[in-house]
Amino acid sequence: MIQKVLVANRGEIAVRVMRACREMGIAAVAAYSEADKEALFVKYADEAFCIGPPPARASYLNIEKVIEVAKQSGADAIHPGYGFLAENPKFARACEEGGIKFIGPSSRVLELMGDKIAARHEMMKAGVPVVPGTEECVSDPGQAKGLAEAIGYPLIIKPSGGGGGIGMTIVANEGELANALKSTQAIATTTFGLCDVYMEKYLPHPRHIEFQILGDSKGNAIHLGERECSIQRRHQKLIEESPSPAVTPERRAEMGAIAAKAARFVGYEGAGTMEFLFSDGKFYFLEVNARVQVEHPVTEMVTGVDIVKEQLRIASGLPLSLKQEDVRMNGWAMECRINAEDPLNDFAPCPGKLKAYHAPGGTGVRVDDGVYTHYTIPPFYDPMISKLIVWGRERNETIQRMQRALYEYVIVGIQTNIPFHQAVMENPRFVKGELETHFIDRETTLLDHIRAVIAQEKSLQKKFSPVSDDKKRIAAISAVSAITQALAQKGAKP
Ligand code: MV4
Repeated sequence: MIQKVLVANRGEIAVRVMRACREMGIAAVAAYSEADKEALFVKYADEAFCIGPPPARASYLNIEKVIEVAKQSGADAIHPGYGFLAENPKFARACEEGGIKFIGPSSRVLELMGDKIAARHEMMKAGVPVVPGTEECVSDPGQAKGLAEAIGYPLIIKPSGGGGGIGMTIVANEGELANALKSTQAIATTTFGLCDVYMEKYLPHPRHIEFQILGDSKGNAIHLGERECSIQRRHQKLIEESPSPAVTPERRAEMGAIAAKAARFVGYEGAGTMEFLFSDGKFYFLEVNARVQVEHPVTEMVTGVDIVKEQLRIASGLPLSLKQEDVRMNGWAMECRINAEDPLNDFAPCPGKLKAYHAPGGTGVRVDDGVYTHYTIPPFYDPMISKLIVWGRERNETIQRMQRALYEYVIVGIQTNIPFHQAVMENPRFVKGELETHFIDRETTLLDHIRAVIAQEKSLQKKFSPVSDDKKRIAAISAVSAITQALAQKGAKP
C-alpha cells in the first residue's frame, strides 16, 4: 500500500486528493508555488515544499523539481490531479524511471490517448462508435479535398496533439477547406508542437456526454455511468450533471459496457473518462481524458463511490473495491463551477481578496474548495474558486436545492459567476433538460436574466441601512435574505 503521496497540483483538487489520503491513513505532501504560500492545500498537507515562482512553467509544470521534492520527502507515489502534468507521458515516464508510482495510466497509455488520431484508431479497433472522419493524418489540400467529399460538409478539422477544443476549425464547404487546413495546422504546430490534424463530420448541436471509467492493474474495468457537460463556454464546462436527461438505463448499460470494454482493451489503469458527442439519439466517441476530472463529484454523489480513493487503491496494486453489478445510480447530482469572473464583462477573470467567504451547507450539499475568508486568489492560474455540488432524488429537487445553495453562498470582495448559475437554474429550457453544447450562445435572454438576478441582490442589500464595513455588509445580506424568505413564505412581497 502507498504510504505517502506527493500531490502535484494546487487548489481544490489538491485538497480533494489529500482528504482521500487522510481517510486512508496515507501521508500527503504539498508541492506549491510562491503564489500559493497561503493556500488551503498547503495548510492541509502533512508536509509542504515550495517548488518555484508563480508561473506554472517554473513550478507546477517543472517535472524535475516535482520529482526531486517527491524523493526528498520520501513519497512513494505522485497524484497529478487534473491539468498541469496530469496527462503528460514524459512526466509519467520520469516517475516510472524514478521508482515513484504515477497515480494514473502508464506512460504508454497516456501517449496513445494524447495522440487523438491514434486514440480514434484504437477506439475503432475496440468497437467504440466514432464520428465519421479520417483514419489518418491529413497533410495536404488535395488529399483533404478527396477525404472531405467522402465525409461530407460541414466538417471539423482538429489537431491530433490537442483536445479540449483548442485550434479546431469548422469548415462549411469546399471553398473554406484549404485555408482552414492551413490555419489548423499552424495552431497545432504552435500550441502542441505537432502539425498533425484530422477531419470529422461536424455535428451542429450535440450534447456532450462522458462515461466515468475505472480500471485496475488486474485487468478489471468498470463504468460509473455518465455525466452530461453540455453547459460550457469557450470549452470551459460550467455546469455538469449525472445522470444525463438524455440517457435511458438501456443506453447507459450499452454505452457503459462499451466504455469499460475499451478501457480493458487498452490496459487502462486508474480513473478516466470517455467523452462522447450525443446527437440524434447516437453516441460518437471524441477522446479519452486520462485523469480524474473536475466534475468527478457528480458521479460520486450518485454512485457513492469515492473515485480518488479508488485511484489510490489501484495505484497500490489492489483490485477495484466493487464490481459492475455493485454499481447503482441513485438520484440526481449537479455541479456548478464557481469562478472568480464577471459574467457581465464577457466572463473576464477577477481574482483578488475574499473579504468574506461563507459556503452553503445542509442536506445534499457538497462544496469542494481550496479557499477561506481573507484569502487572496492569485492571478496566475485558473479562476475557479470552488465547486458546488448538490444531490436530490430527482432532477427538479436537485435544481431547487442548487438554487437554495447558490442563494446561501456569500462571497464578498470579488465578482463571481454565481448570478450566471442562478439565471441558468431558472431557465425554462435548462429546467426541461434541453441541453446542448451551444446552449449559452443560443439562450439570448441569459444576459438580461443575469442582470436581473444581480439587480435583485443589490436591492436586497439596499434594504438594510448603509453599513460602513464589509463585516456588517455580510451580516446585512444574511439578515435581509432571512427576512425576505420569511415574508415570501407568508405570501407577502418583500
Ligand atoms: C466536435 C463538434 C462537432 N462535431 N466534433 C469541442 C471540445 C472538444 N472536446 C470537441 N469539441 C467539439 N467537437 C464534431 N465532430 C463540436 C465540438 C464543439 C466545439 C467545436 C469548436 C468550437 C466550439 C465548440 C463548442 C462546443 C463543442
